[in-house]
Amino acid sequence: MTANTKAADKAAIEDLLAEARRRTLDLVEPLDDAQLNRVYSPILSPLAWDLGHIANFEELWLVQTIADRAPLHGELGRFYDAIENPRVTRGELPILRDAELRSYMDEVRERTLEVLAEVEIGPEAEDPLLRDGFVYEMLLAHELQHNETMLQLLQLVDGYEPLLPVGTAAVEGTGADMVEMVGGTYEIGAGPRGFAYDNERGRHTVELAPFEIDRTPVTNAAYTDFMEDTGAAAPDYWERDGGGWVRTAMGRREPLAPDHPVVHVSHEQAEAFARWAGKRLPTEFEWEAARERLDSLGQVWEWTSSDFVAYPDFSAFPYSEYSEVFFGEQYRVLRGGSWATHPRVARPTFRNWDLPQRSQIFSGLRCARDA
Ligand code: AVJ
Ligand code: FE
Repeated sequence: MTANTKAADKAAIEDLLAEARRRTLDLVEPLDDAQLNRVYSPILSPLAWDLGHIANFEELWLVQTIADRAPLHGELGRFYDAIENPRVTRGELPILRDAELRSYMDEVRERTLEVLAEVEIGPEAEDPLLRDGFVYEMLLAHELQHNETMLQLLQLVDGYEPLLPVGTAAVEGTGADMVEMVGGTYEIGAGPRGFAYDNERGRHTVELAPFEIDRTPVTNAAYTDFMEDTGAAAPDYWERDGGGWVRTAMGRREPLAPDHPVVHVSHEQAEAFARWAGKRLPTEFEWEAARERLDSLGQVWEWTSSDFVAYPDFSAFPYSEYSEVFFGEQYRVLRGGSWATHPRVARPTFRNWDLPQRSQIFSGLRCARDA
């Protein structure tokens, strides 16, 4: 099954759900229950919360909503509501833990498959949740996105021995340092067909002035130059080691790879870097317009200068707590995807967002300038 297989028929859906679950369980396989329950950071959930939330989201949409069945644990879902329970509170909640948590995940999946056998999911399905398997695509995306959040937390776990490949690769670039983009009209956002989140719709045109954008993401070497020149703070997981730097994620001490993209920088750091380089961050529209001409995509999320706001004709679907409640000036958009992002999530139109001071995500940048 490839990453881009559409969840269009039931056997494919079952396989894709199983594949995502395997990825989730592989991530936590090296850990014991104490590590799953431990609060490592006020801005990241304990892993047990992510696991329960993944299963509870599945129960809510694939069992309760589409089949009108009662939840397995009554009001438990309250504690897995991401809006009601800020990350800093999640370690204290009466969530499921240990063996109970694992059986909940399994029992929900059993019910999901029972319901799947009963529902109509083709293009003719009346319920927009079921039409073309939308709600199943949403479930897959949700679990895979939480895998990335879990990998953010796993950076803090000393001695973690991943079963899956982790980390960035060297930046590869071809040709000139910057790509020249002509001014004009560009199509932005997801079209009406295929899975996308509500915030990627509707597809619309934007006018862009001519601009240039870096062909490759900013590297550790370039970021080190910037730090030495300006005294700017180091990205997360960098530690001084004699004259140089080491990376300390997962409790390791590895020499910093100069030709890898810089990762774990905040929007504030990214903006300061761009200014120092005599450039600026691209807007998210510039990023999307230039995407097919950019090298080394998929290593780091790339900060843009854009606020996370609604596109014209936005309408919340299927729930306003995915996107709508976050719209506004407080969040910045990131584009692309990181080494921790499953390819199913990293659509060209996918919009990620976070607060400008945050750097726990796998965030880097590339710069742009007016042509
Ligand atoms: C798109 C990464 C900002 O983690 O808040 C997961 C993804 N939404 N469950 C987030 C998400 C609901 C979301 N981000
Ligand atoms: Fe979630």
